[in-house]
Amino acid sequence: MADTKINYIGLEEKYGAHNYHPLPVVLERGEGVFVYDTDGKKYYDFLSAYSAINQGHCHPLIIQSLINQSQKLTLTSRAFHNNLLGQYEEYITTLLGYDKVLPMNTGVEGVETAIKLCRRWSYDVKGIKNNETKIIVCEGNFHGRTSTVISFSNDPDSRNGFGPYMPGFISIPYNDLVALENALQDVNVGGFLVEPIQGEAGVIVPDEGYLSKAYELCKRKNVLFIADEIQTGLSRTGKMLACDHENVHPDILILGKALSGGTIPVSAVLCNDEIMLTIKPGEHGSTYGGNPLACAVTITALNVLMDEKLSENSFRLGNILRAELNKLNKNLITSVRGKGLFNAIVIKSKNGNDAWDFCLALMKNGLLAKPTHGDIIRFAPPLIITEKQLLECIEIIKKTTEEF
Ligand code: IF1
Repeated sequence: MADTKINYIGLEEKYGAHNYHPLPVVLERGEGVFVYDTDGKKYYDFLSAYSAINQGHCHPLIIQSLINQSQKLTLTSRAFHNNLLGQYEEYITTLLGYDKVLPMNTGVEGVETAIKLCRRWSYDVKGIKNNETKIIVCEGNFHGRTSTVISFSNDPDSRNGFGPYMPGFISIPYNDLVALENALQDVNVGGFLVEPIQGEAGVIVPDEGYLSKAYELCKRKNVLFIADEIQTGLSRTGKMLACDHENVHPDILILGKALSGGTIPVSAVLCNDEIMLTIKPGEHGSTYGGNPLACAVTITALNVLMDEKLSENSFRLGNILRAELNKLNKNLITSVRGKGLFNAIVIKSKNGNDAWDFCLALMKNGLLAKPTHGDIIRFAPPLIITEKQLLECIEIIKKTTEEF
């Protein structure tokens, strides 16, 4: 049995690019909050595919939608209309309060789309001279992997050796309103792109009021507030959007990941007509964007969030999770932070590898989580998790800290 596992990993090692460093576990089945490895061992999933699995693994209604629609029509391209696109567009724009949506596939394509919309709006509506507009971004950001998006990353792993870089971005410290106010003095700024909680940086929650004040500062300067809610959106932080905690309605909203409940890549960019209609036919698009399979699955995935009250569950259980984690050994877990079921702990670092070793220990005890930056571990289970299951997970974490 162990041999087969090594073989799966060996095949990836031999035939796949070496651009990841996964935990040594090979999964073959998932159901709700659980995943199962090739030996049949069951684990709690505390990563949820970076929040793409908010609705849980293989949610029966989402899978049913996927099956039904895939037997009917999957892709038409946008050269022709399909009978689900308009219905999906009406549904998501009504739900989130925007005039229009532009459908894409991966998260980073959503970010690229938002950048292009912001630039075009800057020239056509705001009146900035062509090729002069800039977008303010935050240090520690993660918005994806394209050559443009890594151009404004300050993570050396994401960025180094992939130049030349795309100009037109100004980087300021996150959670710093003075820095934002200063950067906004530049009359060529068209937008401010921000994660409401920084994910990859280690679940960095900004001060209360940061988002609403940042939005206010942008409004004063006629600058678009662009929220990357690819990871924080769709109930993850205990509200439909993380911006909802501060009643901020972004000018451009980017969603991805859980839009399809972990089945196929679906992303979306939402904004009002003044911005969206600056892009004309033939000026932007994607072969798979807005395909009928994605439309069917996404409507169901969004319905599940609401029907199962996943925002409420995330909010309530997140409070319990942090309260319980705060009771654990403070010499080992030096910090607990997050909102809803989007959380991270900081492990006291002795050799720089402690978070990795702690995740291996959690894995042995039946819980899968991912380390980042050597000393941070994200805890983000599927939002369908019950209180009883969560308490069981807390027991696993507690036991692991005692053994560690
Ligand atoms: C990987 C991190 C998480 C994102 C935000 C856009 C994207 C992401 C806020 C791009 C993607 C992923 C990608 C994944 C790891 C993961 C990640 F650790 F790298 F930062 F979630 F925290 N905006 N995040 O978080 O979306 O194009 O990937 O669909 O393996 O790179 P994508």
